[in-house]
Amino acid sequence: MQQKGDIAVVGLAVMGQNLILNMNDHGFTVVAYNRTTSKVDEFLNGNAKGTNIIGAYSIKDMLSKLKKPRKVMLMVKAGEVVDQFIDSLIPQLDQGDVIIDGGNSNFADTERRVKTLKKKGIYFIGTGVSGGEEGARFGPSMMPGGMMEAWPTIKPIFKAIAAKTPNGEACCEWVGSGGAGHFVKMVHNGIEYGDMQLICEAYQFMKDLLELDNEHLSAIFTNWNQTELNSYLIEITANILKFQDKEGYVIDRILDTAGQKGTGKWTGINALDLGIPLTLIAESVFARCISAQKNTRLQAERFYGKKAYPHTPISSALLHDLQQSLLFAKIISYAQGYMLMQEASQTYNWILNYGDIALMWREGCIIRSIFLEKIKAAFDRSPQLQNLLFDDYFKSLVQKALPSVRRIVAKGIETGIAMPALTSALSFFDGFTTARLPANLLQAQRDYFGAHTYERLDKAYGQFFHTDWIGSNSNVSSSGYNV
Ligand code: 2AM
Repeated sequence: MQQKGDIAVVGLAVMGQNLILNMNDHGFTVVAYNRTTSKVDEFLNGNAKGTNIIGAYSIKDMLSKLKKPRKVMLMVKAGEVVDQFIDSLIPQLDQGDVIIDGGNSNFADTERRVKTLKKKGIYFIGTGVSGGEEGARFGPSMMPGGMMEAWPTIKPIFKAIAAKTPNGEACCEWVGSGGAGHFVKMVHNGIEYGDMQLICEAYQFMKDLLELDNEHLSAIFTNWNQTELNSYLIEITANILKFQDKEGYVIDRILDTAGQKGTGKWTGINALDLGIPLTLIAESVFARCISAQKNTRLQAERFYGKKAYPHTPISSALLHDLQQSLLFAKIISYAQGYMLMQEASQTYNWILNYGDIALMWREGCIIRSIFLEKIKAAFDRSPQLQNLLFDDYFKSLVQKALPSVRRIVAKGIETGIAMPALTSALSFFDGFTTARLPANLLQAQRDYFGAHTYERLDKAYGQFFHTDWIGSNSNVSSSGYNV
């Protein structure tokens, strides 16, 4: 008789297939199922040939081939399809069985599904899986959240297949309850947007202002990859810039219009919902939006005239400033991302472990970098760290980088190189480190035109005052009115 499966995976697109092969490599018996069942045979006769992978041709067939408690991982299109599969699984599952959603689901959907399935006694886990096809095959970063009771049964599989840090730790830990896993994956993607945009801004600065060629640019990124900036994204940037085919450098033929699948946008929307100044990621999403307006930009450049960048010679001091600017902005971006996760953890009652999150991102995913080790170390030193910017190590990096950042941002503004992410990082920092902002004037304006009231510096917070700015003698205030 055929051995029973440890876990089933539904969905045989590339991510699903690669995760199955990865599980198989680690000694787990996997049952593979797909809506279009011809893909099951294609898989068994193709990539899965010679493995212990078991095919299934219906949900019933799949469930009958699993050990109990049964574990079914969905690797299908996010959205309604996940709900459809859950609906068809529910009547056939027993209490204690586990459904895992490994797709790119919105965390609010995961939150909802956890609640629904809890009532039915079925465990539900929503897990972020990052690292693309390569990661899925050889070790992704995995961010599971949902019903913790189910964690012990899936932990051995997840820990085995996840990426490993240089110290051998698995880049997979329990994230938190409800939609926490998918939320953290969403923030990961938002941070990815920021990291990419910052690299692109440095590229444009060096290409347009310093007039460096692709080989030179590639060499600089290779160099930076030996510094604190060491990361997958810097490494692939160096490779991309020097890549040539028969027609020459590929980078120079690619249309400057960025696509997006929406996770950066979700991160920005959530930050607005929770009132967190996630400025760098938001600017990075908007930078993609402005890039998408290619025709309008062509028109606008004709209308205002092409920029004539002043001759700016390359120097090691300037390159050092740029490297320091990237590092500074990266610190701000991660600090903002952590601010969002901290707020979400409180709002949604998740109890996130911030050091573990850095560990999960250390390898396997797109933002993997040595930088994340420093974040893990900061939260290990101080698990209650209020903000990454209050850590002494990051403070020393920020203080060292600041003069460089101011010079680069000034240069960009002076010469007309758009650097929205870098500039927003500096603006955020300058606001964040200013005890007295001009919001006193803002409150006065609100009180003037809308009687919104204000608190006072010289009185206990929580008491609200209104001034009769125009001598109307009216005592009306609209303290219950929030705009
Ligand atoms: P398919 O091969 O039968 O299309 C990624 O697209 C995965 O999601 C595939 O396994 C795909 O199955 C599945 N999928 C996409 N839309 C689906 C739907 N409406 N119902 C079931 N599975 C779907």
